Amino acid sequence: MTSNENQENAVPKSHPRYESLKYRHKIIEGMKNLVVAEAGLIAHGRGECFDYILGEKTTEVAKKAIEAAVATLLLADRPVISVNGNVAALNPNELVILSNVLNAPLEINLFYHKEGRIEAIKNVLQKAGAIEIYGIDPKKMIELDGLESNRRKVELIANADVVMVPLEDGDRTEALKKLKKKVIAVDLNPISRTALWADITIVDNIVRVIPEMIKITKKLKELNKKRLNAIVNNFNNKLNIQETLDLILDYIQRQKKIAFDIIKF
Ligand code: PTJ
Repeated sequence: MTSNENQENAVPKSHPRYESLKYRHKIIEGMKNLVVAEAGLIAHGRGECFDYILGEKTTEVAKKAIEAAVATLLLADRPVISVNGNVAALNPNELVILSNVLNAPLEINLFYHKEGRIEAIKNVLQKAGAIEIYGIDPKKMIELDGLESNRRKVELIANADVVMVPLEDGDRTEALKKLKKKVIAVDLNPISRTALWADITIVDNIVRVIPEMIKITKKLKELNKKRLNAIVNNFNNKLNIQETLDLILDYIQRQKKIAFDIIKF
């Protein structure tokens, strides 16, 4: 039994926060196996906080962004899904399925370099069924202009027209935009630099986004290019982020009332 199973077993399924704790333990286990960077734990905690004030569900606003993202990826000539430690630890199986249904290769791209991390993530993805994984062989990598962090080292991303960047830091999104690539971000923080720079920002938890994207891909694959283009053209990222912020404000207002009704001070 792995220590992750031990920790998961410590949380009864009836626990009101079972789902959230389950993913927390996946991140902890990922860190022990080198998949997740130490800072990945903190990033996850920040994500949890935003998820909490979004009601921990995929909102209708996020669904619109997911539909536009899938249509964009289906229309792309050279799409790539960028994979970091947190994403690999949270839902590797669904990630591989998404890559297959979209025909969008997976490329490992890490912010925090540490000996053995790429290998650990490669193993997780292979175990999940991935056949081809990019971003592994240093000889095949080139460096992106305008970026100093470790994320500058890319393989297929260098020539991609659309790049999906789940749980990203702002610098690379900005660099990718300057290189005229379309960027699809998944970020629970609707006002992060990544969220604001991306062409399409899905403000939702990656653990819910990927299964939803798989479902929507199967549906949108039936559409012709004209209809896919119409979905993309009807999407307005700025408006979508504004609507998300409104949802957060509404949620907090409602919770404020509920909290004060329950607890009589
Ligand atoms: O594996 P590496 O080395 O590439 O490093 C990955 C992390 C995530 C540690 C690195 O990219 C990082 O430090 O990211 P940031 O700058 O903390 O940004 C991560 C963003 O992802 C934050 O805005 C979080 O709110 C958001 N986030 C965290 N967990 C989730 C999330 N968004 C969607 N789903 C989540 N589960």
